[in-house]
Amino acid sequence: MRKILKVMSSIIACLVMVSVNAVVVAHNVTIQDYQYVPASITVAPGETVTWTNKDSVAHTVTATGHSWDSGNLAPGATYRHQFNQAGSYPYGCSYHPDMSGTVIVSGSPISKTAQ
Ligand SMILES: [Cu+2]
Repeated sequence: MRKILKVMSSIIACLVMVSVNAVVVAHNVTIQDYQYVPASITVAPGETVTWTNKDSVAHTVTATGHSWDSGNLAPGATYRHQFNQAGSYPYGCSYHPDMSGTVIVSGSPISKTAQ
């Protein structure tokens, strides 16, 4: 009986951790038809944006000023970047100057996971 309680409590502990992690919202940008969709995305400090290249040609996700850069992003590839500082982050594609997008980081920081 005591053993069952121990197992039960560790299962509950796992469930609590999973729900804490679920606070982090997934932010996705699709690269399609030589565009970032959505072109503007707003996240909270500490959140991560994932770009997925769904075009048949390579692109990049390159910050204006090159503070972060995906490098060559082949068709089907993904790139993730975490934004910790509030602000506006314009970016574009190194190969196609007409492509542009913005990540806006604002609001209260996401709660840290309990670890
Ligand atoms: Cu491109």
